[in-house]
Amino acid sequence: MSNLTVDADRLLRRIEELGSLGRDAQGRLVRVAASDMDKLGRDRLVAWLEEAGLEVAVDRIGNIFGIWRDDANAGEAPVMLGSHIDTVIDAGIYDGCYGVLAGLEAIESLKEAGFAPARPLVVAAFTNEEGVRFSPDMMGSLVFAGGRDLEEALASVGTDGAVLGKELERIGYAGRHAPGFLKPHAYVELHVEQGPVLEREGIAIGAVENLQGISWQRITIDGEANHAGTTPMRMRRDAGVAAARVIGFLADRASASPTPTVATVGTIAFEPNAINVIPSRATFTIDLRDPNETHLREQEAALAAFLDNLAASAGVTVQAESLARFEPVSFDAGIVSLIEDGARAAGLSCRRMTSGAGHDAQMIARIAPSAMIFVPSRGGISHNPAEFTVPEDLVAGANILLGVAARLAAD
Ligand code: HGY
Ligand code: MN
Ligand code: MN
Repeated sequence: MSNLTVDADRLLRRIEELGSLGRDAQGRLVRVAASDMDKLGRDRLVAWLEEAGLEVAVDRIGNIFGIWRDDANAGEAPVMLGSHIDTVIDAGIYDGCYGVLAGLEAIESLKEAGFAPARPLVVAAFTNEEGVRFSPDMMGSLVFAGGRDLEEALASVGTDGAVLGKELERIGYAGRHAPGFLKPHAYVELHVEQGPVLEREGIAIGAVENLQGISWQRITIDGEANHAGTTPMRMRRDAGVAAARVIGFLADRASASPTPTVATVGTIAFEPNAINVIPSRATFTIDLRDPNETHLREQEAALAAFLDNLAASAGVTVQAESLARFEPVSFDAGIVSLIEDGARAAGLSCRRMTSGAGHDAQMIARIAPSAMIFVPSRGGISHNPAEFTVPEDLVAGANILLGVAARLAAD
């Protein structure tokens, strides 16, 4: 099997085709979880799984599985490949989709080559990895791994007021399988790096050995609406200025951190949101990350102290609500070594690295040995339509995935 390769044209063609589905009137890719746009991608993927002759299963949180098993190996725990096909708003076409389609491609190529795995091979597309509409992110894989109660997840209310369980029913993906109905023997996720490291160092393959901690919060600051023209500055309780101080605090503190802390305020809304009214309310989200749990907790504690002081000094009230909190995760050293072996055998440069982004692998690692493979992102850009990886890197990563999957399924 060592010289087996994927069908490069089929993989690249599918990535482009899936990337064309779920675009809005401005042409932006907006396949946010459990939306009509997400359904377009889901339906296309299911058709490809069926064309490949895989058994298609959907669980109750809408995770989609394509299963290749036979009578001889059906009793064995499967090797699982996968990622997600939901996207952020105005997304690139590779984030998540590449890992799902490369997983399908690896299985389809092994099947066509007459490979006889000792274990079933499964490709998974997990629901709501991005967490843009429903929090937390990586929700489908978290529920699958038993880290979040199913009913609680199905009751999640989105940023648009929709309820996840109702949306999954509406788009036809409220499946019948219980989450966790498959217990993987191992899980491998191929993903574009979404960062600058591989490209900057001229390295083809990332063997991802760990993934940083994530802390998501929603902050609500309440001040007092008043006239923008008549209210002296010293009399104001301006929720907008208070929010700006928090954003500045986070950026300065993360930039000054001795560890690779990152902090992002990606959404913000004012009320009543009028040009000549001092904002009475500011609602915004904070995405705080660090590879080291102790440092992440220190950042969270410093933020909480800042918010308390701000409330007193600015005459506002501050509420903080946790939306997601995941500790850093270490991946399986054995699988990381298989990835390195595969890159070496293929004559590809490879380095071990940490994932800055969250991924389904961090959740599946709770129930099975897991690891990730990265390929370079041009300019380190992602969550942006300019996201791009050259075809030869996409194909190289898929061939490494195929080789690792074959090794893991051989016995
Ligand atoms: O937030 C993340 O890191 C991932 O894209 N959901
Ligand atoms: Mn992703
Ligand atoms: Mn993403």
